[in-house]
Amino acid sequence: MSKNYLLFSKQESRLYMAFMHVTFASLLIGGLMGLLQTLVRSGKFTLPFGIDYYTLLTVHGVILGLVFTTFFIIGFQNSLMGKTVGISDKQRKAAWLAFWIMLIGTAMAAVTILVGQASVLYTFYAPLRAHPAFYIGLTFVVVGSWIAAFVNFRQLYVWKKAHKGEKSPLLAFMVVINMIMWFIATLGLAATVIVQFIPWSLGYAETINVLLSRTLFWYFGHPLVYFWLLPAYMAWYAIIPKIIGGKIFSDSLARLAFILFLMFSIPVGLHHQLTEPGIDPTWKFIQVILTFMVIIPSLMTAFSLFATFEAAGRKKGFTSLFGWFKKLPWKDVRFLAPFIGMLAFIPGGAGGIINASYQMNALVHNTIWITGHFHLTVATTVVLTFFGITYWLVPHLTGRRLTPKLNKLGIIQAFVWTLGMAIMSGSMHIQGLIGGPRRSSFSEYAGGEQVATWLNYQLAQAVGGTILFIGIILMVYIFIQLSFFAPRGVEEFPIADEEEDAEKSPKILENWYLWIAITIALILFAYTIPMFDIMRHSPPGSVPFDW
Ligand code: HAS
Ligand code: CU
Repeated sequence: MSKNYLLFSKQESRLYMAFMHVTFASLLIGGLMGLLQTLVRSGKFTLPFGIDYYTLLTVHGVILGLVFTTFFIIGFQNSLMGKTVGISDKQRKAAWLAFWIMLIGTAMAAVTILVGQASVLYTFYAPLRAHPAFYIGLTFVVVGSWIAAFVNFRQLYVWKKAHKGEKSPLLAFMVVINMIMWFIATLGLAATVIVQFIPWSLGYAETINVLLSRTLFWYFGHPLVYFWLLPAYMAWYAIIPKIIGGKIFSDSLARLAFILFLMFSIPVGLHHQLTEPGIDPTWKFIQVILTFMVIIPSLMTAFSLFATFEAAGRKKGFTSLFGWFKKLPWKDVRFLAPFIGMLAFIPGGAGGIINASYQMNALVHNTIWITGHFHLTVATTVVLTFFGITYWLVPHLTGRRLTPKLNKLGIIQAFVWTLGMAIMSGSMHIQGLIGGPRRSSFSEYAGGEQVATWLNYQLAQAVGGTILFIGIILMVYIFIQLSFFAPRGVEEFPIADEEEDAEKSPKILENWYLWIAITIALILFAYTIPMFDIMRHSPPGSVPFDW
């Protein structure tokens, strides 16, 4: 029997499922907040019990952007490692430790936000200040994720030692890249939280260097979005080919794309600060160029996907130019949901390129266009791919089946999501172009003339948001079915093979020292001088030492 059908041990499944339970509980809570936000912004609804709009917005951003994603990703990646390189009892226990530390941190941060003590939004920009429990909770989440990362590194290391001279399994390689990137990126987050925010929120430091904290945040914040994207790419490169009855298009291309992500994801954070005063425009421009470099591996991915689809179709006997397109398994939600995600990434990625284009950024920055951008990228591309993964991963873990009925419900879910998001994100993009701000509760400003031009779009967002919430209820229902009620059986863990006659991947692709060294060199190149400038020109008293 192929390894794909071999179920995990009970103990192992329980570990991966623990992450999934937190994921879908977060989806429900975070999604409800999203719905309420769109309703408030429509101007037709006020929040009861004096709940503050910005408290809701913080819950939404933190719970969906940070908790939902991180728990899904670490659970999914752990299952990939377990399947491809295995997990020892000791490693499994360490992974549980990671889970609990992350969960305790999440609970601390979530409660602090819910009681109104941390309405600082998910970017927690200074000078907005939260209760220390919020920052300490975040620190726990990050430390937990580091433990998870080191367990993954160890898993691959042990496997490599037992398989001298063999190349590592593709998915394990990808997981390790993502976790190295995450580790390097979260060092910036840890620095600002531990050195700046915690002392300041506890009252030990009187002031905080706002520009430094924002720069450290975005040093982390951009790789964060690739930390979300890469697990979706793992599925696109190595899982989707199996689902459509094909093979991996090119193992080397996939590895190269991931290496490029590692190198170019981090030294680009300044593209979130293009309008920020106090940073030399030359360095902003250099990071804009590096941002255009990080577009390349996504274009490689798009190319590789077309090739995978075409090759699979041609193998089934389709010879006309686009005939293979019809042969894709449209009625299989494990394919359809991620496929819609890919489609959404065409406008999503194009929007990103607009954002990154320095001068054009001035037009869209801090408008609700940006909110539209990331609801296409993370909330459609990534999330629909995660849903697509859930449909086989959860039943594989619980020893149940994705029945035809649940499959159909999944297809309805994917369409509901697509419709809701098209309406919501589309109107956000347009409203942004006519000046509508992001992160703003309903307002009539002075006279309300300009606001009047936005109103219909805000109404449309409420309609889209409501449809999306129906999508969330459907998804949570399917998750509960797959976890507890679906009929018993064995669902495939669909890992694709390479073509038999595939060329061997060059050994250099696994030269970790080389890739990490280049990554660090690029970070030092892109950040040393701007950071030095920021500290040298800081307001008096806002850095711990004099220059
Ligand atoms: Fe972004 C802001 C630039 C990608 C998420 N982004 C954000 C924020 C979030 C976010 C959350 O330069 C807001 C942060 C905040 O709160 O302030 N973004 C980019 C660029 C890319 C990009 C250049 N973003 C993402 C992804 C995200 C994400 C991915 C989440 C997962 N973004 C920006 C900039 C800002 C920004 C600025 C700051 C704006 C500001 O002023 O505040 C690129 O990586 C995009 C490259 C992607 C492509 C698309 C390739 C297409 C593929 C699909 C192929 C489809 C197939 C199917 C094969 C070039 C791979 C088709 C089949 C058929 C048969 C048709
Ligand atoms: Cu970015």
